Amino acid sequence: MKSIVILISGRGSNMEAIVRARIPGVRIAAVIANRPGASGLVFAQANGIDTRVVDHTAYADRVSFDDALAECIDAHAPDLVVLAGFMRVLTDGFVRRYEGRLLNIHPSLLPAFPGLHTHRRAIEAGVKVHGATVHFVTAELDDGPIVVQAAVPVRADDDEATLAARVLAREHLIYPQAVRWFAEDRLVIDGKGRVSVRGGCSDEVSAWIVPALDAPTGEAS
Ligand code: NHR
Ligand code: GAR
Repeated sequence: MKSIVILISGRGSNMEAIVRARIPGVRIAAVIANRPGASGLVFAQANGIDTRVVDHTAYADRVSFDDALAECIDAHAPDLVVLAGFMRVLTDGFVRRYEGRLLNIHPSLLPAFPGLHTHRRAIEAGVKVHGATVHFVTAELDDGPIVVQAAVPVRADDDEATLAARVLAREHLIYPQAVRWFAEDRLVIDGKGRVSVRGGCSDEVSAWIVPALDAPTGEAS
């Protein structure tokens, strides 16, 4: 049995997708938020998961916040720590402590658009394909080994909200899948920071990597 701790900052729909996936061999030990008002805490609590808040505004600097967060995480002795819409940049020391067992989901096709406001920037750049990436976290922001990506089309009439919603639906597929692979000990990082899945992956998963071209609203698919 693998034990995981999920860190959120807000809505927590990715956390919810992982909980709902009921991944065999995975126990959600705790959900921790850095904001007391994070609405995802309500779902976690309602599902009998231990919830904690480590409020970053109560700490003088990033290192002391990260120390408090690590203490809270380590109380649950997790095998894996999952960032799910977690909005605080983490210090080198924190990242090193969880090296190889810290995953993030980022709402772009990395290495394009690291950082914030990815959907707005994708529309501004005029890209035709956008998406989401699950990656291992390294000290450098949104730069760690890539586990799985899902692509979606960018439509001419998209705004930030419509594009974000299309990407989010894909996030809810790929994040539980990545956690499942981790739990099965199937993720291998090579010497060049590339990830492969031991035993390969199914056609269904390639369908998430090659864009599934959903029909524009109003048209049959
Ligand atoms: N920390 C490290 N060291 N490396 C990564 O790859 C990380 C990380 C912490 C979070 C998630 C990330 C994302 O997927 C993530 C990856 C927050 C910011 C940010 O600038 C940037 C990227 C990500 C998360 N946060 C502001 C800060 O000052 C606060 C913004 C806010 O509170 O709304 O920390 O995109
Ligand atoms: C998701 O789209 C996630 O990829 C993104 O925020 C959203 C959180 O939604 N993460 C970041 O932007 C990290 N900087 P959720 O709280 O409903 O999972």
